[in-house]
Amino acid sequence: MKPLGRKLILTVACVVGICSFAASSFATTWDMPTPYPDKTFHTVNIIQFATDVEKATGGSLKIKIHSAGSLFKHPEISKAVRGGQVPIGEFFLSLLSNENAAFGTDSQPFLATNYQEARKLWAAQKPVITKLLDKQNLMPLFSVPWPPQGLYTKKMINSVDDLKGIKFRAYNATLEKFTNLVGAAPTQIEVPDIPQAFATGRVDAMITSPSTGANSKAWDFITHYTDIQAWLPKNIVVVNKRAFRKLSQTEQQAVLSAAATAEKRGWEMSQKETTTKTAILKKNGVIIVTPSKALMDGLKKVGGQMLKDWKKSAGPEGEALLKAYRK
Ligand code: PCA
Repeated sequence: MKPLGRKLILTVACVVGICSFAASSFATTWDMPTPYPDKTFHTVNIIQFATDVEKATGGSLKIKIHSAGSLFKHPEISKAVRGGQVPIGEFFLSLLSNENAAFGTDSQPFLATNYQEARKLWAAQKPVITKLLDKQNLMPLFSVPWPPQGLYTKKMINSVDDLKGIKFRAYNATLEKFTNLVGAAPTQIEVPDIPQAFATGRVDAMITSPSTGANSKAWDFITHYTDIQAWLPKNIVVVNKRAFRKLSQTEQQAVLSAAATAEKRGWEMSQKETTTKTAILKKNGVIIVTPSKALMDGLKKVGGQMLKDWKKSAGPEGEALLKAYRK
């Protein structure tokens, strides 16, 4: 029903004294699939976003969060929002890099390796991917980075050679390629399945944030965390534009304003998370290693090769993006 019609009925209902009943039955509820568990800071941020929207709309728009891939599996979430099966959803932005290289910019090894660079990269990337998403009837609401990605292993890693042959967990095509190029053997595994994958010997190492490492209790299955700060990949929350247009002006405004707040809050949470979760790894006995020069030189060499390939696949659009980033 159109928002105007909904309001008219609501007003009439209120006049005849069944206001609260009518308000609850005409409230819109948006189901929102997200890929990561409830305690992940991204999910905590999204829960706050939903609370803010509900408050600002006086309860006329509710967002019901289905975390940890419980409504749609992670690789299905973007398609579900695109197809209108759900109005809103969160996913790992670089999962779309097979559609256009611009989506994968934030996962390029050693391109943006701290929060300041990540902010600059997002500023350069946002207009490009907004256009691409628009063609899919999607609109970005906010995007938040994971802490810098580090290396989790069962032994000390002194150089790229030490990675050869290790079974590695991967979470996107870029990491899969990186892992292959350093001579390791990648397998795609979602976050909720990490402990099981290590326990059953499917993988023996991974590259991820201190956040995901600590949340997965990495000390149960690895001994060393090497702080290589390789990249800061982002999650993104997108809305289906048709669903957004069905909202009243007030509701649309509430969503946009809560989204802007969530983006700001999320970046701050992410930065704090880097310190607190690295400390938790240490407290639980993980050896925190500052990488050797030899290891970093070797990894960066692979990163340089990957960026060359990325430029080829990203074409003039990608070149413009990189230029804007490096300005
Ligand atoms: N955690 C997610 C994405 C990047 C990160 O830090 C993962 O490991 O899949």
